[in-house]
Amino acid sequence: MLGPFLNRNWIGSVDSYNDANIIMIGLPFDGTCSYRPGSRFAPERLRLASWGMEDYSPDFDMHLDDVNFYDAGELEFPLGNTQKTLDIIEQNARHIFNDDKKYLGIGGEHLVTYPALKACYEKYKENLAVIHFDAHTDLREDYLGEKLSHASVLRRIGETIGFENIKQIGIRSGLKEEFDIMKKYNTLVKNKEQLESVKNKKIFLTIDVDVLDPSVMPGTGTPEANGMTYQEFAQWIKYLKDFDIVGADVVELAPDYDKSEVSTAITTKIIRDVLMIM
Ligand SMILES: [Mn+2]
Repeated sequence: MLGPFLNRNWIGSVDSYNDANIIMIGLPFDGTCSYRPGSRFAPERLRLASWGMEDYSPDFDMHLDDVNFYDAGELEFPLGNTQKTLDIIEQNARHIFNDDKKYLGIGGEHLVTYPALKACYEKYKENLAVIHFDAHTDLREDYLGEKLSHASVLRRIGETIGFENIKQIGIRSGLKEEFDIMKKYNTLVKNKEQLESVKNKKIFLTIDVDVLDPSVMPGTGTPEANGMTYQEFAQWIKYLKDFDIVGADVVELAPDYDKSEVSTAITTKIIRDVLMIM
C-alpha cells in the first residue's frame, strides 16, 4: 500500500463541494494593480502556508474541522482581459450563492470583490451590507480613466448596493473627494457600536490585508503607514462573530514582497478566523 500522502488542499477542507456550507475559491488576478503587482500568487502560497498553521483557534475555541468549508482551488483567468476575468468570478459566485452556500474569495487584488458582490446582491438585494477593512478608501470614480480598477472597487459596490450600506474600517488613505463620500454617507466606522445599523442585514465582509500596519504586513501591493496592530484587527473580527456573514474575501496579499513569508503566515490566520465567524 502506498502513502500516506500529503494533502495539498487548504487545511481542514472537506472533500466535496456538495457537503460544504462555505466554498473557498482562489482568485489569482492582479491585472489592475496601480503600484506593485504580485497578488496573483497569493492563493497557492496561502494554501501551502495553511499547513504550517494550528487549526485550533483559542479565540473562538474551535478547530477548522468544525467549519464545514470546501477549498475548490483556483479559477483560471485569461490574464490581461479584466472584463472576462470578472465575468468568470461572477458566474462562479452566482453558482455558489444559488446553491445556498456561503462564498469565501481568496485574492488576488481587490477588484475581485466587485463581481462576487454583484452575485451576492442578486440573491440578497437591499438586505445586503458590506463591511470593508482597508487602508484605502477605494472610492475613486476611476483610475486613469479605468472604472474597473482596484482603486475604484468600493465606488462600484456603492453604486450597486447604495453607499449607505457600506461600513469602512481602518481607512487612512485616499483623495479628498473620496473622504467627502465617506463623510456624506457616514461609511467610516471608528468604534464597534457604529456597526449596529447593519447588524440585522446580510453581510459581505471584504478584507484588504493592507489594513494592517506595514510592520505587520509588508507583503502587499500598496503598503500604507499608521495601520492596525494584529490585536486591534482580531478584536474587530471577534466582534463580527454575531453578524450574519454570507460572503467574504481576503485580498491584496502579494507574498513575494515579504521574503520572511510572515505576511503569508498572518494571512492564513486571518482566513482561518474569517472561516470561524462565517
Ligand atoms: Mn488597500
